[in-house]
Order: sequence, then structure tokens, then C-alpha cells
Amino acid sequence: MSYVDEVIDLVVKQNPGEPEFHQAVKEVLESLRPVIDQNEEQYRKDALLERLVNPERQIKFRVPWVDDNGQVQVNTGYRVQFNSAIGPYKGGLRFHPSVYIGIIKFLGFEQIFKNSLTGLPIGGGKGGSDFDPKGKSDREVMAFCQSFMTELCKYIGADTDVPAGDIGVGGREVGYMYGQYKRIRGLSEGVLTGKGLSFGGSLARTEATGYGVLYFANAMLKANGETLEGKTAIVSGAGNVAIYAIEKAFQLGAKPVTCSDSTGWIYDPEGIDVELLKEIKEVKRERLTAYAEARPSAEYHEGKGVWTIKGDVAFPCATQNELDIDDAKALVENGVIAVVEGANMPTTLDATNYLIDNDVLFAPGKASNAGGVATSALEMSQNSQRLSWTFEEVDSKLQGIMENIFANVDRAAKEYGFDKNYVVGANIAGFEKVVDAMNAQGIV
Ligand code: NDP
Ligand code: 2IT
Repeated sequence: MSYVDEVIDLVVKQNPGEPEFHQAVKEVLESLRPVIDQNEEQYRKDALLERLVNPERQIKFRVPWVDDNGQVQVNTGYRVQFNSAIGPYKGGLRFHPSVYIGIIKFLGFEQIFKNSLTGLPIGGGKGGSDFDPKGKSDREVMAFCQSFMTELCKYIGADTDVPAGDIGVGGREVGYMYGQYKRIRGLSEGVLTGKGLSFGGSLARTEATGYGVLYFANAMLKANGETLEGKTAIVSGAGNVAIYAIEKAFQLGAKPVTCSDSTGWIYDPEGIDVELLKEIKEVKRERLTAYAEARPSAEYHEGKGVWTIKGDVAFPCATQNELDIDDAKALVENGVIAVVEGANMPTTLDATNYLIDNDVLFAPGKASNAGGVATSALEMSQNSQRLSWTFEEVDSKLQGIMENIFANVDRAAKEYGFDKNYVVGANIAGFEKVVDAMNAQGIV
């Protein structure tokens, strides 16, 4: 049996009941075959893949807090410090009821290669909780964040592990957690990114993931003789990534006509009103039904369905496995030319393969959504320098980073004979640097 197959089997056996983690490992290791096969004997001797798929450290803790009725609630907190070969652990915190160790491990594993692709010195980590911020009062969210950080603060620091936001964690949550960290540790340092602008946050971090997705899409389309100009964009999600993907899509000449949340979706043939969407999601924290009520051109539908709408480029920006094989078939049927992932692993493995086999340009999230974490690394640099750069400065660095990522992914795909397969390209390009750093640092 090949080394890759052996390690995939081992991961499935040693991590039962964690299908998302298995999926992420399979996607990465399968596409690394051309590199692994060339070095199989040495890698096997060094147990390189076993070390890569085993987190350096996993922390799991109790998070008790008191709700508005005086009732004590208990959630579970996690931080997986996956790989520090190229820098301090870096990656977001997700607060969502679906969170369990398998979700955090899949996200942490992906983060290793994504962070490597940014070209910046950051290792991979991820954390979160099964806490659901939806419907909670501000005080309840604060109580939860304070309790969560009271434990997490023992394991993180500006030079060791730097969390940020992800699903359910935005500026409000980062602010409450930062306040508690500072109170306990007495340190004003860049221990979290995505902070408010008045206490060390970076301009353009809020926009960075969505903008970066569009910069990547632009570079990929350009390399294939296409452009975003005049294209219809199909977007899922209505959170941080989706909102700023929609905003940048307009700026680059495309027309996004859909968005979605966990209860329903919007089709707005005149183009999504992004200011209205921001007001509803960022300020009022309402459902998308409020969008349809305020906008006569929009249709609201319950459940899932954005991928049935005809468009040229699709941007899944909500959550994992939200685009399955039937969705992929519908997109191909409707003539989509590219799928660019804003979320982490939003496309199932068979859907990904179907799209690639049908000549759809496919950008994997670990490359196309890396602008968020890259700008987090720029926030860390600014914090270390005790300086703040202008919006234009950060945004132009972000654009350069995304173009570099595309060039690097494209190069790796070509080098190994997989021209235009950006999944293979991203995994190989991300892996190269991590392996180099791991080898140089000995058996640790
Ligand atoms: P937000 O919490 O801001 O938004 C998430 C959006 O996705 C919401 O519209 C939410 O709907 C919807 N959603 C979440 N879970 C589900 C679900 N199970 N089914 C259907 N819809 C769902 O998160 P972000 O925008 O930050 O994150 C979106 C994706 O992008 C995630 O995969 C995240 O890991 C990834 N990502 C985020 C980065 C960042 O910088 N924030 C960076 C790189 C990747 P509702 O409001 O109803 O919950
Ligand atoms: O998935 C991701 O890259 C993020 N949620 C952002 C991580 C970060 O540290 O900014």
C-alpha cells in the first residue's frame, strides 16, 4: 500500500466520528501524491505525514456562564495548535452549535497550508465552541466570551498563538475576548487579530477575506483569458466573507445576484444591495427576510437553493459542504465558468472532482480565502511595530499577496503536470514550505 493510503487509513482509524477531518486530510494527501511518491522512502522513515496529521497540541475546556435568566449554561471550548513549523499558531475561533473537535481539526489542518501559501510566517491553528451567539443578548455574549478567554488565555500570546474570528465570531466577540485577555494577563499585545480600530485593529481586515477572494478570482480568470467584467456572480452566505465578496465583485464589474443564511436565500436580479445587507446583518443582526421586505426586486426562498440560479461565477461563502454533487451538476448545466471558494471546504469532494472534470476553473478555499489570515498577519506586524498602516497600504499588500498566491498555485500545478488543477497546485505549494521548515527543524 502506498504511504499516502496508509496514512489516510490511519487517520480514519485514529479519529473515529470525525468525517470533516477525514475529508480535509484525504483532499490534501490525495493531491500530494506526485510529491510524496518522489520521496516516499525518506518521508516514511521520517514519519513526515504522521507528524503532519497529528496536531502538536489539542486543548479542550469547560466554559460555564450565566444567562439572562440567572441559569448557568455550560459549553465546550477548543483550541487545536496544529503546526508551528513556520510561525506562531494562527487561525480563527468559530462559535456555532455544530462545533466539535472534528470541525476544529479539519479547519486547523486546512489552516496550515493556507497560512503557508500567504508567504507570511504563521503556523496553523483553530479553535472555537459549540456556543450559539444567535438570539443571545450582548451581555450573554460578553459573559460567554469572558469565560471562554479566562481559560484560553493560558495557552495563547502574541508570539505563540494568535486567534481571530470565523463563523459567529466578529468584531464584537473579539473585543470582549481581548478585554478579558488584557485584564487577566496585563498585556496590551497583538494576541488576537480582527480587533477594533481603536485598540490595535488593522484597516481592511474586516473586508480582507471577501476582497481577497475576488482578487484571487480576478487573477485566475485573467490567466485563463477571462474577466469578471459583466459576469453574473452567485454568492452564498450573508456574513463577513459573503458581504465583502459581494462588495468587491461590484467594484470589479460583476453583478452578484444572490446571498443566503442558515434559514433561506435571496435572489435579487437587479444585484444585491450591499449597504442594505450590511445594515441587516452587521448592525441589526436580522434574518434575510428583512432584506426581501425592504427591496421590491428581491425574492426570498426558504431553505437552500442559490446554486440553481444561472450565473457565470459561483462563490460559496457560508460553510463546509454547502455545495454538493447535485449543486455542481446544476452549476455546470447553467454554464458556470468558475467556482471560487470563500468558505473553508464548502464543496464536497465529489462535487469538486465533477467541476474540475467539466473544465470549470476551481479555486480551493485554502488559496482563495487566504486574504483574511494574510491581513491578520499584517495586523500582527503593525502591532509589533506599534504603527497603523493606511487602508490603501493594507489593501494593496493584500492584492499583491493574492496575486502571488495564484501565481504560486498555478506554478506548482504546472510543475507537477496538473495544469489548471488549482487544488493540486494549492496543496503542493502550501506543503512545500511546511515540509522544508519541518525538515530543517529536526524531529519535533
Ligand atoms: P459569519 O458568521 O460572518 O457568516 C456565516 C454565514 O454563513 C452566515 O450567513 C450564516 O448564516 C451562514 N451559515 C453558517 N453556518 C451555516 C450552516 N450550517 N448552514 C447554512 N448557512 C450557514 O462567518 P464568516 O463569513 O466569517 O465565515 C464564512 C466562511 O468563511 C466559513 O467557512 C469560515 O470558516 C470561512 N472563512 C472566514 C474568514 C474570516 O476572515 N472571517 C477567513 C477565511 C475563511 P446565519 O447568519 O443564519 O448563521
Ligand atoms: O479561516 C480563516 O482563515 C479565518 N477564519 C481567519 C483566520 C485569521 O487568523 O485571521
